[in-house]
Amino acid sequence: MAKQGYDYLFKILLIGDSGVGKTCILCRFADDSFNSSFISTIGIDFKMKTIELNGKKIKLQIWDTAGQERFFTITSTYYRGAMGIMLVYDVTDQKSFDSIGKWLRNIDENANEDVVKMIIGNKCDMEDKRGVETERGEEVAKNHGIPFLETSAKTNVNVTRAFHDMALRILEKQPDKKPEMPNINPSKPFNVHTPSSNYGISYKPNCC
Ligand SMILES: Nc1nc2c(ncn2[C@@H]2O[C@H](COP(=O)(O)OP(=O)(O)OP(=O)(O)O)[C@@H](O)[C@H]2O)c(=O)[nH]1
Ligand SMILES: [Mg+2]
Repeated sequence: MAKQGYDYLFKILLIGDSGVGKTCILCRFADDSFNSSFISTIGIDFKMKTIELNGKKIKLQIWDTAGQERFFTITSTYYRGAMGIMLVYDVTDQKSFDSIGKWLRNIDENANEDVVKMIIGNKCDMEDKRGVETERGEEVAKNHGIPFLETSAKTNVNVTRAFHDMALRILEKQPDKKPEMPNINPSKPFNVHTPSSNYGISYKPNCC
């Protein structure tokens, strides 16, 4: 093992409209906690978590950006250093889903060309308030060739899977490492839309 206690350091960025649950997703993943009160992020924040994948210790440095427009000048400067970007929308909030195009343009304009992207439909525990069907999320993601997942930070659905899948995709891009994709949790099934590529993979949430 490397001296610093991990084999890789991966930088991941969370983006998306204000209120979609980026901070809660990160808190669920890093601290296994959930806060039901909304404290909007000011600028940018980060948390670290080390995971083990394919026998490798991977330290994830996860940057949580403010979704509010007024912080975009600050948050946009973090895109360039990101190896992976999770674009989050809220399945109960059509407007946040409609913003996907805008966020993808932000990625194109500010991030590295080979950044690993993922689209996340959060709050899938709120089935009664759902405004965006799973199929619509899947379709948008498929059209852009980006993996898609529905999550719930509240009930802890697919949160770990999202970060592990992201880390595995980044790991796959490392020069001397070619892990088999995907093998996060073989007991859980997944659907592959495009047989020729790993992209277009869609994990169905367990609860929704
Ligand atoms: N029911 C439910 N509520 C959630 C979930 N995730 C977040 N929330 C709630 O949604 C609100 C906003 O969550 P945040 O994580 O602060 O949203 P954010 O995307 O970080 O917002 P900004 O920091 O302003 O960009 C809070 O009241 C959370 O409790 C979820 O999975 N399910
Ligand atoms: Mg936040």
